[in-house]
Amino acid sequence: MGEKRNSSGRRRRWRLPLLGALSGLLTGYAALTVAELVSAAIRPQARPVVAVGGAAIDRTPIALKDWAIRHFGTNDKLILQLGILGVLALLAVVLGVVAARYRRVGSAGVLLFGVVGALAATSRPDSSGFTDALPSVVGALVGACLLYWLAGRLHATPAGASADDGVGARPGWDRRGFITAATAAAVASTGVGLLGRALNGSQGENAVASRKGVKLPAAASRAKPTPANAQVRVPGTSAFITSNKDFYRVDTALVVPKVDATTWRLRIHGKGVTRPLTLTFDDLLRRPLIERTITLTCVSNEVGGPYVGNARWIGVRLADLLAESGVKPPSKGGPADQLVARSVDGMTIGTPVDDIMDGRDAMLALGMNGQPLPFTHGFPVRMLVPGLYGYVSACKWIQDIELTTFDDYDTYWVKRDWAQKAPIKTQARIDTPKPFATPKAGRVMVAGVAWAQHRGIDKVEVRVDDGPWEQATLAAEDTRDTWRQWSYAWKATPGRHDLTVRATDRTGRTQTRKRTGTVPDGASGWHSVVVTVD
Ligand SMILES: Nc1nc2c(c(=O)[nH]1)N[C@H]1C(S)=C(S)[C@@H](COP(=O)(O)O)O[C@H]1N2
Ligand SMILES: [Mo]
Repeated sequence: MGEKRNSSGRRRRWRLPLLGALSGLLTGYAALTVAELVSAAIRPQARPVVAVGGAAIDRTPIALKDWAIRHFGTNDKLILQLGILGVLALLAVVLGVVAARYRRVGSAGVLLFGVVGALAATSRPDSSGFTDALPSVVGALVGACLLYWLAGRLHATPAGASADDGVGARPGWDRRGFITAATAAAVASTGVGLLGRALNGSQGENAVASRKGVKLPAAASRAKPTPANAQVRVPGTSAFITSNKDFYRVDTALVVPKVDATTWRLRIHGKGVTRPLTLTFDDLLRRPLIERTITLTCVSNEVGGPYVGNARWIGVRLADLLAESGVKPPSKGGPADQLVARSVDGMTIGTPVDDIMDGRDAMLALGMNGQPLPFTHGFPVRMLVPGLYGYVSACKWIQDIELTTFDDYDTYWVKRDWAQKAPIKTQARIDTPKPFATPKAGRVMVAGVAWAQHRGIDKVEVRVDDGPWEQATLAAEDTRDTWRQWSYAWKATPGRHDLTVRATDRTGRTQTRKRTGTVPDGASGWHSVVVTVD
């Protein structure tokens, strides 16, 4: 007898917090699914997890961001959102446990989360105003009511049963009422969530249709054909042209912007602009187009890293557009030394006007490897400037170009400690053999890529252990704006060896051995791999 009362007492002690925790999780689930549905009427970027995630990205210290990119690569955004969901689930459990005792406190806590989501959503740089708060606010209101209701079932006595009825109804909680309420909440939330998903998914339909409708005209100025021997034929070497699907992606967008090309506009305005322009996508298509092969590199690329790609782009010469709108480079007396490009998602990217107008093929790109830009790479239009890192030149989803000065305006990354100006540093990378490979003794082909965009690569050297630098064989150069492949036939002897590579650009400068991190203006140092020869 005594034992039985003991165990049922223990059960009762745990029942309330456990059911509270369950109520909390259901509440969180319901709030997020309602927010998903409401966001379908506003924009997918207004979802609370996306808004909080975006705010977190903007506030992440540079060192942590670097670490995340290094460890999670392009999965960093997925990991971030899973992390936010994990934290939310934990806090939902806590709120639920609290609500099981203090209903009002629990519900107030849920509302507080709504406020956090709403603040994050309305303070995003691309926020469409107070309506962006609605998904969080409505979600939290529904959640707060649900939690109040569920917690109520934990205390109510079922109708018709008295507290000491004994059999069937336990005193102090409405078991059947709770189970019914919880099941109803779960089913309704799932329905609401699926509906919201579907509606959100159909939001980009116009953009998808507009992309399907794009027919890229032939360029008035074709790229000269890439020499066949630009590609080193050593297995394991990068493809000379990076396919769209293999091209690295770096941006801050948790939701890839889906822009409808038929309603897209680009404005050019600012200091020294005597004829401001507003251009449509068709306006750009009707202009003489240039086609160029250009290698793009990210400033966050570590020595030997993967954030570099080479594609054939088609677009409009940016210098011509600027000249038409009356812009003069500062070297010719113009008042603006910085061009600030703004994207639909609020990114700002600043480029020296002198670089854009010095004759290089700076462009507004519309096509990538024969296709309209993929959404992930900036559809409908992005900027590209050969020789500059992406964060100071390659604005995706561009919608506004403002001429200003470096003194007057700091762009997104510059506010976060990166350099205002960042020409690409000369780098060489060993693609094969891979680190810790175990090739057989004898002739082993070492090969890879080297880049010094807009200067060109003139020499690549390979060193085995502490031996002398040996000249690698350079593949044909496409242009000085593209990377250049190289290979070296190594007579490999058994044992553990270090292979190191370094490049010299056409200005005669050999890349420095001094290792620096990526902040503030790109990594330097030589790439090495360790291999063990059998
Ligand atoms: N709108 C927008 N454009 C952007 C970025 C961004 O975060 N948002 N990142 C820049 C950076 S840091 C780089 S390296 C290039 C990468 O372009 P890709 O993703 O097409 O390779 O885009 C640039 N343009
Ligand atoms: Mo970048």
